[in-house]
Amino acid sequence: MSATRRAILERLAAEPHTGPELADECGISRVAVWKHVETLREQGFEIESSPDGYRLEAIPEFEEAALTLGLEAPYDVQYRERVESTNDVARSLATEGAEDVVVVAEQQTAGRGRMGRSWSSEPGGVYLSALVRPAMAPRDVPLLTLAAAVATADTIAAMGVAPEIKWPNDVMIGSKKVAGILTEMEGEPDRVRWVVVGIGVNANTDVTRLPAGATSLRAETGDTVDRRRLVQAIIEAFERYRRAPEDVLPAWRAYARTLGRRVRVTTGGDEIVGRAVDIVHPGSLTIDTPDGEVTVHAGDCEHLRPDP
Ligand code: BT5
Repeated sequence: MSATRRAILERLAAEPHTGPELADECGISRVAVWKHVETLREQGFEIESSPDGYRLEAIPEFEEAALTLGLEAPYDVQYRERVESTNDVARSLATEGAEDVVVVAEQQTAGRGRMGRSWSSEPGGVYLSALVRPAMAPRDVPLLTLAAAVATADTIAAMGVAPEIKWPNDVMIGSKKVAGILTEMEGEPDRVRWVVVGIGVNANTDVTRLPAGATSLRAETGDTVDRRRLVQAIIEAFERYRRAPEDVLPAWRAYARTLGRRVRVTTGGDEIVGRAVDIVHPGSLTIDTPDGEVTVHAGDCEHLRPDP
């Protein structure tokens, strides 16, 4: 969106303005103001012409300008109706040199999970990928995945439900998965070139169209979720954790569903069974096994029943 149109929108979001006021404040003609207002209306913004000027009555839920409006984090948001995978769009933006961009889509036709698995991406969900270029070594990148998980959990907790996180980064409500995270990166051994953190949240998704073991925020809260606010809150929380990385592990521990449980972790070809005791930098799980403590950096985790 042009800087001028954004300036008009931000002014109208604060209070009604007349055409001449907007023209003056933005340094453009009244005709140009009118054209921008018409374009915003075409984009779904409801702008009334009232005696005290243009009045913003409603903003579209899910659309690029609306997703950017009021976002308190330094990201450029790009909205797409339908993509194969927002991670793929963000990756190709990365190769063009972009950074601090969040790609949001209404629907994915080839949403991806970890290790070649697929991510069911029906309409009504939230699919977003943040492209960042952090000054960190690749080995520390898992912390960003954890940051995305706790950012998502914080956002869900603010809706009045109690999320938990299953290692490494499944966001759950009860025993059902409501969000997942897929992080991809490129870099050299000591320096990351780019990282794409992809977050999928079952917001208003029809639960009958989700895989077994999944739930949606709408099903859990009984309310239709405002996906614009959901996306913005996740991005803002993710940015807060990026600025305060020391807060990530304590937040993760507070949401942990895995710690204290008996688990079976599959990593590479190995299987480790024991009690999960802690999560340590940059996101590794420490497991107490009969052969001593083992720290696992990546893998799949299954929660086992308590000891007989
Ligand atoms: C994940 O993988 O949980 C990572 C999911 C990341 C999705 C986002 S959406 C935006 C961005 N663009 C992408 O293409 N991907 C990212 P994993 O831990 O491997 O879990 C995958 C497993 O979760 C599947 O094998 C299913 O069992 C289950 N699953 C698939 N779709 C689901 C859904 N919508 N809700 C809950 N569980 C699902």
